[in-house]
Amino acid sequence: MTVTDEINHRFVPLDYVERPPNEMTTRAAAFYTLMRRRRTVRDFSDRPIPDGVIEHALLTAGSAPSGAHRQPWHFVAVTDPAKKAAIREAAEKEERAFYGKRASKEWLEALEPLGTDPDKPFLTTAPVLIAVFLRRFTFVPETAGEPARRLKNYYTAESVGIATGLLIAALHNAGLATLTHTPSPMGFLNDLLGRGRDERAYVLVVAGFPASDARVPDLKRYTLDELATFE
Ligand code: IYR
Repeated sequence: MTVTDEINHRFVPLDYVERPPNEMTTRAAAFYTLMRRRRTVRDFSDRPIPDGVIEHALLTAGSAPSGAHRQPWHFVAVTDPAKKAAIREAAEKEERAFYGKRASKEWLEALEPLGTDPDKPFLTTAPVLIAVFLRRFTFVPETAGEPARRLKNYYTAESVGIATGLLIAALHNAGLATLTHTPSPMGFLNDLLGRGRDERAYVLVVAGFPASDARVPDLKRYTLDELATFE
């Protein structure tokens, strides 16, 4: 039996918790009430994050479904001030090029309500930056019977997107503010964090307490009728 056979070919009973219908309804509404308060925050405090919060949020992210269960993600939690400063410097360099020449007029207009610009002070203020990497391949080490192999991963963008969503939900549930930051291009994260070029820097999740005077744009979300249809 190969390593991947072992992952995929063993079945165990489902650990399922059945809940009474009224409790299901209450929990669904309570979760929405929690999640609707999540906002993307750009003004962070430097207050430290309590022990275990980031670790449990990362484990939650790792519970995401993934194509062929290849778990095509890797998270680098950066708290070292020198590394955060290096990331800020590189990100602001890309952002200056983005806002100065790369972005189309239409794109800049779309960003106007958010009030974003090339300055990214949150990259050094916030206590942690979680760099999310997408892994295109799984490396299976050599075993007694078989040579080392490189397996292709599947539905990597979908899988890593779901994992990032769970990460953001877990951080919000714990009481932290987050920002999904996408400096573009993000290749500098591979270099600064020592990740090989076979991995793709996917997003940078900034997390921490919001600054006491944090403000957010007054955005409206779609109503249920606008976001869904029932057939
Ligand atoms: N990455 C840039 C620009 C930016 C793009 C989108 I789409 C946003 O929703 C927000 C910002 C920046 O971080 O400023």
